[in-house]
Order: sequence, then C-alpha cells, then structure tokens
Amino acid sequence: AQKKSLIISTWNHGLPANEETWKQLKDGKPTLDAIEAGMKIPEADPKIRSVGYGGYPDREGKVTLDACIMDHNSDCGSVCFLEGIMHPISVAKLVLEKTPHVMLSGEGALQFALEEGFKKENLLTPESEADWKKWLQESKYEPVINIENHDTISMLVIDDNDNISGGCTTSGAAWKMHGRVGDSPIIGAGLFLDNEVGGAAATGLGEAVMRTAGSAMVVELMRHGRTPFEACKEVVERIYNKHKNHKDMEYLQVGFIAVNKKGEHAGYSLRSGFNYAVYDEEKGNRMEDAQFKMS
Ligand code: SD4
Repeated sequence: AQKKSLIISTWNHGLPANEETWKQLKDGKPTLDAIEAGMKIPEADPKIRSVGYGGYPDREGKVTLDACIMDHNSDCGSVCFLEGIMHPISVAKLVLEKTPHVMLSGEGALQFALEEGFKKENLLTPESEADWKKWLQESKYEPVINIENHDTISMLVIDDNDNISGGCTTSGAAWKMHGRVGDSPIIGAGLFLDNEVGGAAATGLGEAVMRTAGSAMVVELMRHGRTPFEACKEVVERIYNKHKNHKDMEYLQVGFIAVNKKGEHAGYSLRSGFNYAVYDEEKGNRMEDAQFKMS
C-alpha cells in the first residue's frame, strides 16, 4: 500500500519542527524520537516567547513549562509546572519510557529530570524579563490572542507504519498565576489520539480546552464519523457556546488540528489568525490557514 506519512503541527514554528521530525522519520528513527527532535527546535529558540527557553514567565517571573507525548499504543508521558529544564518534551518522553506513571509535576518532575541527567538552566531571557517588568507595572491579566503567531506547539504524526503519535510543548499562558497548568500537558485536553481513529491537538486558552475535554472530544467525534474538519469545527462551536457569556470570551482563542486514519487533516479555530504546518510526501512542508468561526 501507498505510504502516507504526514506531520501537522500548530503555528509558524511548526515548519522547522516538521522539517526535523520528517528528516528523522526518513532516517528510520523511532517516531517518538522524531517528534522529540522536532519539538526541541522551538523549545530551544529564545525568540519564541510561548515555548521553552525564552517563554514568557508567570506573574512571579518564573518560566514554568508543560509538555506531553503520546504513542500509537496510547502510552503517554507528561510533565507540568516544570522549571529550569529547556526540553520538557524530552522529560515527558522519559516519563513514558522509564516510569510507571503518566504525569509528573513541579518539583518531582524536576527531580526526575535531574536524575536523568538534564541540566538546570535559567530559561528567563533578558527580553522576556524586560516584558515581564513592563507587565508588572499594571499587572493586568489578559491573555494575548495568537501571541505573535506562536503559542503552543502541538504536533501529530502518521508514520510509515500508518501509526499515529503526537506531542505538545508550551510555556503556557504569559503572566499566569504561579502553579497554573494549562491544557497542553493534559492527555485528552491539549492532546489526544486513538490509533484506531485519529489524533487531535489544541492551542489557545487552555482553560477553555480543559473545560470541554477538547482534543478527546475531537477524536471521539471522528470515531463517530466526522471528518477532521467537522470534528474540530464542532468542538470549537461547543467551546464558543459554552463561553459566549463567559468572562474569558473577550480574549478567548482556541484552535485544533486533527488527523484521521485516512490521512485527512484539518485545523479550525474560534478566531482568525490560526495556521498550521503540514508536511507530506506529495507537497513537502508548508503552512495552511485554518478556517475559523469569527474574526
Ligand atoms: C496554555 N494552550 O497553557 C496553552 C498555551 C497558551 O494561552 O499560552 N495559551 O493554555
């Protein structure tokens, strides 16, 4: 049968991540290694203010990171509220591979990372620190929609064995309360897949995605016959309906990407401005604009 490997990932920073993941897949690397390698690129890039090193800190000036990874057997690993480690996706992968658990948080996640040989580093760049100090003057919490076209990076992969896997990594909402965890490391919220059906991943305001079990719902709708596009749209509509009179509505943005077993894919967001990177055999690596509900 025709191989149909495919990678999709959120936002512009998906392009370099896809590039690396594709290369590793074609070199015959295990799929999770390939996902990890791709996600490490935005994590290490200080210019990307919503992921890893250089990510915006919380209200106390601390950069705290969330990430998860999931394979075609539904095995998963996750870290949340992790401080001082540049590559949370790598720690999440080790939680999957080396522990009896799915999720480690905060101090415990850090301890595990250090035991595994990761180095503790200062992830707050002078640029992010300066922006934080500026923010402190008014200290008004208002998430920024489509933050510089970045936000979380979530990735879904169909490999040459037709298996679906995925990953997700973020520094979370800028100026969040210390200890806040978003949707991104939560299996079922920021990322979910079922190798018999498809996969989905989220970006945007994590609180809204958690309230609606977003990615799990997209996959469940695909199980019941919706295309990736229909499933993403239906969950975004549901999030809109639940939030139209909610205090978060003013700055609410959510977006989903999804793939199914046939290799069909889609993205859909509440507001305009969301796009995702697609890499396939036929057309290579490029950006696609997601459709959206409102401007
Ligand atoms: C989160 N979905 O933590 C992530 C990314 C984000 O505003 O910064 N959202 O909610």
